[in-house]
Amino acid sequence: MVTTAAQGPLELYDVDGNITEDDRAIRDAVRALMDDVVRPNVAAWYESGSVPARELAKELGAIGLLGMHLQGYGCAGTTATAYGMACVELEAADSGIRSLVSVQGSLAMFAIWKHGSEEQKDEWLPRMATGEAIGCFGLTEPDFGSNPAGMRTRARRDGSDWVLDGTKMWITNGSIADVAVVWAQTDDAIRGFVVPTTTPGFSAPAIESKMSLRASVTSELVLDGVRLPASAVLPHARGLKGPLSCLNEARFGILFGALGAARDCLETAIAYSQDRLIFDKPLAAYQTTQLKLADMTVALGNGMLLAQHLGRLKDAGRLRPEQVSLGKLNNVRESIAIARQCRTLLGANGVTLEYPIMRHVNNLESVLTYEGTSEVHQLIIGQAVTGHSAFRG
Ligand code: TGC
Ligand code: FAD
Repeated sequence: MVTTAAQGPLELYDVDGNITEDDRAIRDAVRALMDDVVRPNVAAWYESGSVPARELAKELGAIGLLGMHLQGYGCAGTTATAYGMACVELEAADSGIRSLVSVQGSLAMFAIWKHGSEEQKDEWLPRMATGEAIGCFGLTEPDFGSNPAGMRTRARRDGSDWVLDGTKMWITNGSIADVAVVWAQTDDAIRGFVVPTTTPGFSAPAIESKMSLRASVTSELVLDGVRLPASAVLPHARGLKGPLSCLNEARFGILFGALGAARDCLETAIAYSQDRLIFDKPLAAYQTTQLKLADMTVALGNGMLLAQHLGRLKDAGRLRPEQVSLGKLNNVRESIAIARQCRTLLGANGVTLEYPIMRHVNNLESVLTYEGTSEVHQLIIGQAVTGHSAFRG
């Protein structure tokens, strides 16, 4: 039998050669933090359905990960590509950890950074960058997920105040947040509100019994006559494009991040197949195994090249929302396919928490759904190539 030294799937693609030394250094720091703080504990967090998110946020903030691609207000101001590569390492540990960072930096902080007043930015962003304050982003409602334009949460004027009523659903970090960015219909247009979670009438019961993203807090937001001063509205967001502009940022992180989960599955499956003897031969030495591993290597590497291409477009200020959809659709769909295929290589061991694969498979089910389902992204791409919107039949 001829054997040669094995190389990692992404080494084969030389993806490290596509990023700068600075971006690699950030990536390595994230990987080290995950190895140190998350990997040894995440299976237990997942099993118990509880995660020390507030402590983790401070650790993530200490290495400059929260709102890292934003400029000013205590944020690190890195490239978008560096942010993407950081998401790969976060999600290689667990999608829930990447979600914590995505929601904090790309949704809650970005909304305030992009659409907020100077007063709102000064009040929240520096504390959110260190992880001292946690944010959440309330767009989805029980009856309006893919179609947020239909939202029923309402903000009405009462003198100079605003009063908010409604319910948001599936909100990451909701129960642990200090501040909620809440989107609501007004007489005029959809507007965003910066809601301190201590405001009377605000509550955020946790959603229990998830089989996915178990190392992540997911909550309902209940707004029952929440009275806010005039200064709580985001002054620079009017209409659905306000929240959708934030989704572009989070989707960008996810199109990188999902590949981290896939990479972790593939590396685990390759290592397992080297050690596992089947009919007296390593599983890795069988052609059927190698066909699977080769196809997954190609899918992972191609996804990473697409992500890095989109990263370069974003860094050049040329990335369009429909291009983000290309990445989110392809890379999440391929990642879950890789994760499921890796599971087959581990046989029965693949269904346990002893290995990370089943956890990633289950997590990726949520990743496939949130931030625009695959079908939503297919329709965005369909609209881009035909000029016809098919969302409403
Ligand atoms: P439509 O009429 O197409 O657009 C309304 C206005 O918005 C503009 N627009 C965008 N602007 C910025 N970025 C985008 N991606 C934009 N897409 C559209 C558009 O130009 C228009 O502007 P204007 O000036 O004419 O008013 O809106 P629609 O009602 O037909 O809906 C379009 C659709 C279906 C694509 C959109 O509603 C959508 O993306 N739905 C999916 C909802 C979604 O992804 N929700 C995610 C919630 S957050 C979350 O899941 C967090 S998960 C945790 C984690 O991230 O880790
Ligand atoms: P629906 O919109 O009811 O979709 C059901 C099915 O219909 C899907 O297959 C969908 O693709 C399909 N469909 C929808 N529209 C069309 C169409 N036009 N044509 C054909 N098929 C269509 N939201 C937030 O606002 N903030 C958060 O922090 C957040 N975190 C989340 C965390 C987790 C773990 C999860 C699971 C979700 C989270 N969400 C969050 C909500 C998420 O964004 C929504 O679940 C998602 O947008 C889909 O909405 P839905 O679940 O209501 O599904």
